[in-house]
Amino acid sequence: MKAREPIGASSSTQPPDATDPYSENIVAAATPAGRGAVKVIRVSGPSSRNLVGRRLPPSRRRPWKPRHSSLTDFLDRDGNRIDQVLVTFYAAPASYTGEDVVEISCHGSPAIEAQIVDGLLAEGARLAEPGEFTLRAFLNGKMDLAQAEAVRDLIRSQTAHQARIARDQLDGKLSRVLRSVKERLVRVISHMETGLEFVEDPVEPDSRDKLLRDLRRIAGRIGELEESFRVGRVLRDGFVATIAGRPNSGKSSIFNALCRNERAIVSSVAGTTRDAIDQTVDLEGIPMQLVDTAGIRKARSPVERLGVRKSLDYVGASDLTLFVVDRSRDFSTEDARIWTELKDTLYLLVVNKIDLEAAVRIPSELESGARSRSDVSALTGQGLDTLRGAIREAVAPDSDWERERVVVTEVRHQECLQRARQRLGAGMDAYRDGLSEEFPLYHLRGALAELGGVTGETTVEDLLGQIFSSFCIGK
Ligand SMILES: Nc1nc2c(ncn2[C@@H]2O[C@H](COP(=O)(O)OP(=O)(O)O)[C@@H](O)[C@H]2O)c(=O)[nH]1
Ligand SMILES: [Mg+2]
Repeated sequence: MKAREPIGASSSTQPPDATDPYSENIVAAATPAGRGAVKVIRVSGPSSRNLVGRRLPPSRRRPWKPRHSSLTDFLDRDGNRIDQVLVTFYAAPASYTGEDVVEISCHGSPAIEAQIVDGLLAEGARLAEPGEFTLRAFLNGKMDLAQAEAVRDLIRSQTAHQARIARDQLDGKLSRVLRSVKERLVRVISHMETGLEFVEDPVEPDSRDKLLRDLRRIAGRIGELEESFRVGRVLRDGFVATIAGRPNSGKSSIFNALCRNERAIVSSVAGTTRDAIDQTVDLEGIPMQLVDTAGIRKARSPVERLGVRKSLDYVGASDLTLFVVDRSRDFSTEDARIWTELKDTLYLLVVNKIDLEAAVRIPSELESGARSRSDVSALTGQGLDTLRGAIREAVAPDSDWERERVVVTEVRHQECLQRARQRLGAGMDAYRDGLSEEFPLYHLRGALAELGGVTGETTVEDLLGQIFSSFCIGK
């Protein structure tokens, strides 16, 4: 019997019992559905080895050398070969889940995969829930919660940049920063607790000041992490940018140029692009969903009216608007009307057709209300790189975030941090008011627990369920 203690079991000497969910052996395909060169089926749990072994030819059943792949047949119930497979065994705790894991690589047919999985189910495994392998890794202490969430983000990442942020979090970058913040807080707490224990020897006034200073610094650090979420959210999930402007200003041409293809209909007949179309592009590592709208103007046909309505809806729902103004024509009441729809949102002024003679005079309030102004020609491509940079700058202002600092990308983390900072504030207030140490301590311990929530030191079952159900099966 190997030394392994599943989390949740009260003692390592007890045999696995049926009520302990982690004594169950789980199975799932780790590779996506459909045909491919190979498929990988993963089994994890205390009897994964025996379970798989029962479907191998007797001569191959043992010994199981860890991390050693062996080529063998995988048999059906009657001993007939389903496929020739490669079986790799990972002994607990040195496996992804921390349990005994067997990985079976078979030929990439959905039919073969189904037969192998069915065979393992017949031998007593059960189908894994989404994220259950990673859940077990977390429960067995192989990774903390922030790292487990990073596994999911890494799988979902669409750009190399997103992958790197997830990878950093998986490596424990966020966890390490939080650990140092928590350590500082623990020092303050234990110092205060000392004052509590020796009432006749209360914390000295100058050390009170020092403790308050320390707390302020800790709160400041948490505030910085919280702040990084503004950018982190965009880096992880991307953003929506809508192109708005009057008909013929060149919206579709700019859309095409930014998408670097010819998906939108470019036409010199005003009002051709009646609906909104969108495409997601990689903007310096950030996924940008770019929306090309119908021209916003008094629509003449019902179909066009629908398109115009949609444009305004899109503007309202996007993170950023590119307001395109045609340089070769006079600034019109139509332009002004669009601006009234935009002026309270984050918008960039894009003056298009700079290859043509200038005719437009742009009202100063329109320019000063814009985040930036870019002069471009969708036709020649001039100024488009500057526009790309301006968009990037508008949604993710400080490029330092990704280089050296840690970025918070998860709403759940952001919320924990926010609550931690509030509790810290309440603790500082109580301490400053000269209340007995118990009062500030109550809040400071609360703050510590909130910080612990990010990495999962104080997790409750339903929170775990929520997080891991958003994984894919087989991870
Ligand atoms: N000279 C010049 N023409 C442009 C430029 N951008 C767009 N156009 C032309 O302006 C017309 C309207 O363009 P389009 O992209 O369909 O405008 P939309 O109605 O705003 O989508 C087309 O004939 C384009 O070729 C530009 O930068 N310079
Ligand atoms: Mg158009």
